[in-house]
Amino acid sequence: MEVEKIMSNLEKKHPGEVEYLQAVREVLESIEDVCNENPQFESAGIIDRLVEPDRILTFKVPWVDDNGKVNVNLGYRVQFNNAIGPYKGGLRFHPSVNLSILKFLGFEQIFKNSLTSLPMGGAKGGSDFDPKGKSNNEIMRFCQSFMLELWKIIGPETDVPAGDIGVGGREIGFLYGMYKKLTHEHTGVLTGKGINWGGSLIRPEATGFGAVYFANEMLKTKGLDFKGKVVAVSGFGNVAWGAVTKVNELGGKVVTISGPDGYVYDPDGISGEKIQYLLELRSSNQDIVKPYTYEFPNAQFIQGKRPWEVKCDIALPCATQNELGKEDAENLVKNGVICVAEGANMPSTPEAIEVLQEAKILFAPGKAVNAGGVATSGLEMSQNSMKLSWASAEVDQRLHQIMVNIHENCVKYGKQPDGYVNYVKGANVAGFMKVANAMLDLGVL
Ligand code: NDP
Ligand code: 2IT
Repeated sequence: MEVEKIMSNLEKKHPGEVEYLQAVREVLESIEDVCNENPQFESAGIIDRLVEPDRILTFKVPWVDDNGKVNVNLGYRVQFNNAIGPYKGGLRFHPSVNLSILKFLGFEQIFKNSLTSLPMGGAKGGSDFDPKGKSNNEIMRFCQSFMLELWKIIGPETDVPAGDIGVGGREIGFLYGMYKKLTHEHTGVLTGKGINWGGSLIRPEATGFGAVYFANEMLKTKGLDFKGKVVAVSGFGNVAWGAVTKVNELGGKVVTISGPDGYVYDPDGISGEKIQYLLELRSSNQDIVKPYTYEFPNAQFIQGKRPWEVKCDIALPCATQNELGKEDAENLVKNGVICVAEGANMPSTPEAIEVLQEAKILFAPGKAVNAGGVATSGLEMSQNSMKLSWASAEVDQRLHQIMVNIHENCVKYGKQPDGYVNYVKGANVAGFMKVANAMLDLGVL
């Protein structure tokens, strides 16, 4: 397999799609060896077929705001690959959303979903709609208009969207309501649903909990755990909240959270009522993190900076892509970080990953670390199919086991001769092999 040749072709076909090209390059570099060992992949054109989405739906989303003004946003669904199960992946509502970002997320989702061991293909969707500062009614009207197009190509056995940045329980409710109205069906077409109408317990916490379960497995390989460890977290959304909660349960001390405006440093630790306050901050719809310091004055707000300059043992980037660069990685290493586990999708740049891996820091990529979110979505789909609802302890126990298994798989495929585990390679190879073999079995499609 010639990575450079494939990449230069893709760059020509999709110029300027930076995030998508970044994600594809990382995977191709990891799977080069296994592709060379398995020439049947090449003759079946597996890579050429894998790097392009099956299809992309783009649509306009007109909606009327509270002042009676008509607004038009762009909506998308990228159905990437359904070799091992129905298309599955979240919806992101954020002004930065474009095709490159959704293609990177959809591509990553293929391997992530494969790692969970559940039957789910890869997809992603969303809109450049900015939920910031919008009223509840505006959010509802937008979601309804979005679903008026999306419903045509999704279904419980076809494509099952969920949440991501800017899409939580409230948005899933409005989207689901409209789907139900249009199809006359109450069915598992979305995950992250409310508990009273088909949702699963533990799904809201699952991504963050899963990320910490995974990081704990990484620490165990060095005979360590979370007890007494200082943890830097970025973001203050759904994933960050779950991660902060679980770190506290395991005896760690979280000293940072962040937003687009800067980060909060709380030397006393973010625990108890402060975690509850995170939920309030999120629901304020303002997306700024600074008010935390009005509520808890011992904490400091550091404007326009990221938390990676703080001394910590464990770093959990849980906000967004490319939020941890080379200099940040160098700072973390200088300050003695032991483990960096990505709660967000692709938060570390390739240069940052190189720094961490060269310093032999425990480092694992989002597609492994944050797979607990979509895995629990898969468990929600199972419960919907069976028309029953599992207790939270049962879902949590399954989630935990899935994360332990993913970690084992990463070690299996990523352990180097010197004993260092390259989790990037491990996750990419383990995720890829299952999908590639399924594509071989299913013929050229
Ligand atoms: P949320 O919308 O709940 O939270 C994201 C928050 O982070 C937003 O408030 C956003 O603010 C803020 N944010 C955006 N950019 C930055 C930044 N550079 N620094 C700090 N904060 C920032 O999203 P989630 O918690 O669901 O998602 C976070 C990450 O986790 C994303 O990468 C997502 O793809 C990933 N993920 C989510 C899963 C889920 O189940 N929800 C599952 C697996 C992965 P603003 O809008 O102002 O930019
Ligand atoms: O990035 C992700 O894995 C998600 N946003 C969750 C997707 C899902 O279908 O639960």
